[in-house]
Amino acid sequence: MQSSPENSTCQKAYITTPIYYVNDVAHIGHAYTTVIADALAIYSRMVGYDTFFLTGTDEHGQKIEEAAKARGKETQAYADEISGKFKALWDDFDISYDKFIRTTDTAHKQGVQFAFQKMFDKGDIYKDVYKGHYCISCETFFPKIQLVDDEFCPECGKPTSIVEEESYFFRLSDYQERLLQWYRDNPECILPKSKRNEVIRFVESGLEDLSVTRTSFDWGVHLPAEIDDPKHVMYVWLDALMNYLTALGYGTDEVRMDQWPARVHLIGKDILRFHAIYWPAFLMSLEMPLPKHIAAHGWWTRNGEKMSKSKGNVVNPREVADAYGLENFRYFMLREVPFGGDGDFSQRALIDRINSDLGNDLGNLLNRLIGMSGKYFEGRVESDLVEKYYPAELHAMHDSIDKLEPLLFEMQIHRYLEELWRPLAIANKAIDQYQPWTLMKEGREAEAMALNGLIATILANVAVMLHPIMPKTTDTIAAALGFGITEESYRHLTKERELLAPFTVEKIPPLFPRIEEAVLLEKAEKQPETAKKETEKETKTEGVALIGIDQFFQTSLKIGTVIQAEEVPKSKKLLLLQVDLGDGDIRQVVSGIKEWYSPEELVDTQVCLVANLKPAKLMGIKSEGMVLAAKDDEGLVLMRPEKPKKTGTVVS
Ligand code: ME8
Repeated sequence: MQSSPENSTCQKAYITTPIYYVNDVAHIGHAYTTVIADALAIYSRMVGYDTFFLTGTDEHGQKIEEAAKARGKETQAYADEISGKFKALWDDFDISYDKFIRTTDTAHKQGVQFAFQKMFDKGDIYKDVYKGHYCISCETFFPKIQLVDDEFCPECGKPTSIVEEESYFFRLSDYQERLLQWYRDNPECILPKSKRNEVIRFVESGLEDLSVTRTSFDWGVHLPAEIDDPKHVMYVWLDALMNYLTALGYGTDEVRMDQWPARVHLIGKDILRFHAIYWPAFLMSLEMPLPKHIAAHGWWTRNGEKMSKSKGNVVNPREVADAYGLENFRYFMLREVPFGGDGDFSQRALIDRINSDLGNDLGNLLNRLIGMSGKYFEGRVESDLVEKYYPAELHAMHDSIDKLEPLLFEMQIHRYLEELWRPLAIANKAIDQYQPWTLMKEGREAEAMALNGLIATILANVAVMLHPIMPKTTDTIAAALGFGITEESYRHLTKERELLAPFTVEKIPPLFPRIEEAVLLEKAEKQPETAKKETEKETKTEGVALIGIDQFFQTSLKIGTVIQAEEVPKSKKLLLLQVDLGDGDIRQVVSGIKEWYSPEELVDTQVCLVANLKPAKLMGIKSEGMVLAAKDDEGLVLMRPEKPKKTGTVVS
């Protein structure tokens, strides 16, 4: 493949994710950042940028030390284990990182010490005494004024402790004006732009010098030998932020320093302050150029609720990818949420995206092409007359494709995908409007063939531009259309607006089979028999299975209001209930409570419903839930809230 001089540009694209703490395993938030970064990296490579994609793990600090201790493990062994899990996940997800850095790597530690020494020699780091409120969980000191009830961390709500210790300080206050100048001169340095204003306001309110060493624990990078102060270890954020430089060989072999400055640091909104204030100040002190963009995304919730381990509702990316397909999941995450905003994960929303956007709009278009060309032209597709018969559609498609590129690095990824779906709408509409079956009936074969060519060319352009988000799926589409996705085909199709060369379309099975209902719970139930027996042995006490809180929270329990009740004909035991769960969700429930309750006394009362049971049929009637009840020798009573609760309230 040849690259033209203008496109092989020496444009650099150094793309980073945060390095993830090894105190926990990966969740959807980690997957989200990593997938965005991966999409940017794949795109950058496809368009010919010299690309370097970095991810890794953040392994120092008191939090990690304590997490290891809580599990009875040696800290390094524990860090190895969790870091390994992150790496394995990204490998299984085919994340195309160029380097996976660990802050416990020797080269990283050397690079951090080199930087510390440089800032110290310059007079930007000095020794003093620090007294303040420290939050271990956030690894941050907070001024008293910021604490909640004088005690609790304003970020995570956990209690802080008063720490008084000798510390080295970084002269952050000296950089206030230069930082403000940088934000003003570079309107896109922080994305989305609204976040930049927040940072400006914060910095304008005044910056204090930053404590950058600790003596209260040992699990961290020690100060450079020259400074000779062995009881100090570096503040984890100084250590962690430096990874973006040390990964390129800063302070050691400098092997990829040509990649600096970063094109984009992708992060979550909670760590913006560290990246948008401390990091550029450190870089200024080190006399290094500043990154082009710091892009902060929002947070994911699950079914409208904050995710937390105690609620057991943390979305496990591996489970979702296994259940719904990795690339469908990638598409969903990037399409569902405007970058910077918070997003909600629900299986319903994911299923809708798969069935509608992917199945109906994209997959079905390919099926239509396979069908049309198969029926009328033995699978042949020729595009030479597209311009003659369908110029408006062709140009409209290219106009949409032309709008895409800037959206990506401006982090408007959901808009990128929205815009990319326009050509699909154009193609689907063209088939409905020009009706190949009518054209053929009227003997207008050339027009029917050109319509095939139009559809194939649109699909080819969409496949290329969707490639960064769904690499394998789009490779399959491209192969069916007789080409491969490369820098060259990207250029020919999208830049030079070439049409596809004649080809015979390959018949492939539907790419996005329709999904009818949530599949995650079913998956969890399906365990191999032997594993199941083992688990049962371990988890039973006095005949009752012990389950983890995570398993318990897989059951969705809700307060419902019975709006209708009637007897099931010919049944002695069953009643048929209509239970309102709020927001228009009305469930038909067949329940074996007729011996104890009459339909009349149930209407307008509340019940507790298991809301995520697979629908089942009882006496031929579909039942979409189960009411909770307790039964002993004296009979059965329904479990209801002590006082009326809002319909749909979650029971936990
Ligand atoms: O902060 N939705 O690591 P981390 C979306 N080691 N994103 C989420 C999220 C959610 N519910 N929960 C967390 C660290 N995140 C540091 C980074 S970089 C030099 C050091 C995001 O493992 C969070 O915003 O706690 C952050 O970007 C990332 O997960 C890593 O969090």
